[in-house]
Amino acid sequence: MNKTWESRLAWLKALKTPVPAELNNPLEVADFEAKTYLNFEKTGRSVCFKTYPAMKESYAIETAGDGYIISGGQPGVLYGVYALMRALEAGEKLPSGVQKPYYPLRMIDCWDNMDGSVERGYAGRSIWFEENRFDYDPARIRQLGRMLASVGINVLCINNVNVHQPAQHLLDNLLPQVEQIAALLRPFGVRLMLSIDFSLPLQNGVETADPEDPAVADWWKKRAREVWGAIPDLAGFLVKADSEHRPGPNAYGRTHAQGANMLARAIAPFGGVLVWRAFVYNCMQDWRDTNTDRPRAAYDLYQPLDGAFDENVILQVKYGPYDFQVREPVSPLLLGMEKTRLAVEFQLAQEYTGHQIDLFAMPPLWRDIFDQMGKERVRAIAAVSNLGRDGNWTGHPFAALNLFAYGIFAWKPDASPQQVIRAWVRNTYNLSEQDEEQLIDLLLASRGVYEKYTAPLGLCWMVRPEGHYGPSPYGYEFQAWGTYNRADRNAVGVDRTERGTGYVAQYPPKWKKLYENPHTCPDELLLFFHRLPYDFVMKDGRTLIQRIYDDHFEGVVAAETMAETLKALPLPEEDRREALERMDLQVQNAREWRDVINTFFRRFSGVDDVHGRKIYD
Ligand code: GCV
Repeated sequence: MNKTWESRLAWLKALKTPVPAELNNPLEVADFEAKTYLNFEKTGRSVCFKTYPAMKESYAIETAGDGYIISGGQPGVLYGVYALMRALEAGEKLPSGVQKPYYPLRMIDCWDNMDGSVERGYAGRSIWFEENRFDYDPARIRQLGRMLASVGINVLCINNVNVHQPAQHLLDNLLPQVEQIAALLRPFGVRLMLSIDFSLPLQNGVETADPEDPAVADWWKKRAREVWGAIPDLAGFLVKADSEHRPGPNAYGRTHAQGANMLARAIAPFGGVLVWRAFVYNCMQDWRDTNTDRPRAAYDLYQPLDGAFDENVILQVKYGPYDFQVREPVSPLLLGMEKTRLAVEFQLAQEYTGHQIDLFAMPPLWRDIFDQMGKERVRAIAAVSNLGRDGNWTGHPFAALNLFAYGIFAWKPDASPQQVIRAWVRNTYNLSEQDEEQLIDLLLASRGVYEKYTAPLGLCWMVRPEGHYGPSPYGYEFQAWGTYNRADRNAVGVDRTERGTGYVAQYPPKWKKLYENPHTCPDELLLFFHRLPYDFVMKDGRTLIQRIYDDHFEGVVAAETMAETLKALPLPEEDRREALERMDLQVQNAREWRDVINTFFRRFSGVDDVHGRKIYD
């Protein structure tokens, strides 16, 4: 166990005193935080609370004489205290009027396994498990509760959606330990959720897991009674079914609505929600098959089921139709399920976005998605955790920004990336205005830089299949995952217009029209929708091949410039060392991407860089 964590909250570093174990509810925590913070700050100001149970998660902050009045429900008052602190730390105006979260369900999904590994985890081992048992420090879990509450996150799923042994037992003999974690997080207004295995009845003496079999439904009802008997405020279950070899209703000839509704009915009496993931596609595709197009899969499967899901089912849809790539168009499923409760799923873990080595501040990506989708399309929001046992929680100290910003976006999906990044910087460091601006600019630009040296123009999946870090233009090309660039000596990309796979037709007319014409399609998604020759002329007059070269060269220069900027920033010693170590790796990574991808395309196209820059043979 890393010993340094205790002094390191990822932001609100002004909160030096650990939250005492004896505090039992959000109001007590709110009181403690307000007192210790204001003492720490020596403002001499007081905070008093007015609680209105009906306000639940909402709060309002008023100034009264020399102090503040925070009114709200539970945990609203606690959110109010943290909002006050965030505003004071950031030198922002206090929020005016009643503040209510836009999404009632704001969840973090840990992909933690009970052996202590974290699937796609880049911040050390699991904070919950080791050696197939629970292994955690209660004080650290309280610190986590504090961090989540400080940005208004209210649900935490502690185990991987790929449920590996012995996580099946979280619902039976390990339940008392889940209950202990629920108790640790309850004072912070954070409720637990559990990932479950659809075939659980089959593993427990029932002959089938067929959702239409009454024995299966009865088994789940009984289990739900026991689980909610132990943890009455459990938020619900999260299910990955018929996806990447996980069991599901398809094996019994049943639809996903039948599968989800059976589970939803078992947990409805306890107020549980059933979060059903829509990440379903053929992961055994033959690369020779050019008719199957993976981005189509989720819409083709789920759209016909619109309206068939029970009220307490939430269909959780990844933001793009592929899988958390650097740039994807919004998933058409998010635009096409009017009668279904949807959650959009983000990934804070930087699986395809730099492994928490390379900088990748996510707010600009989320802004794009909300702008394309409209915040009202979804009724909940979820994100894969980027947390681990590392002293700073997220591996890269700046990766904490993504967790912070996610919480803010879940309350205010209209938020401006720049404002949110500024708030994080000010809540985390004490920098001069000039240094602060440099750090904000660097973070704001980081996604664009990463995109330039990795994935030009929406062309995804040129990454190494093992681990998803570093370039490999052929890595996925002849695999079964349905992820192909189909580059040859004339052209690159997949035609997803109606002349091609027809994927573009899954969008409403406005988007379809924009995307289907390569002359109107936004450059950054050009090769997502189109197969184009290397001499295709882009909007700015450059050829496609030249644009690919330029992006890769420019991406490296930008990464090198970021490294220089970072070196000059007076960050706290530990953060500075961690950030610079990773920055060196990022620059190496950027150079590798540039050289591999440029060489790959030059070998195919035979075209040189017009500026005569070095492309290897
Ligand atoms: C949890 C991708 C990842 C897997 C992940 C899966 C999912 O395929 O590489 O690690 O599994 O998405 O979201 O279910």
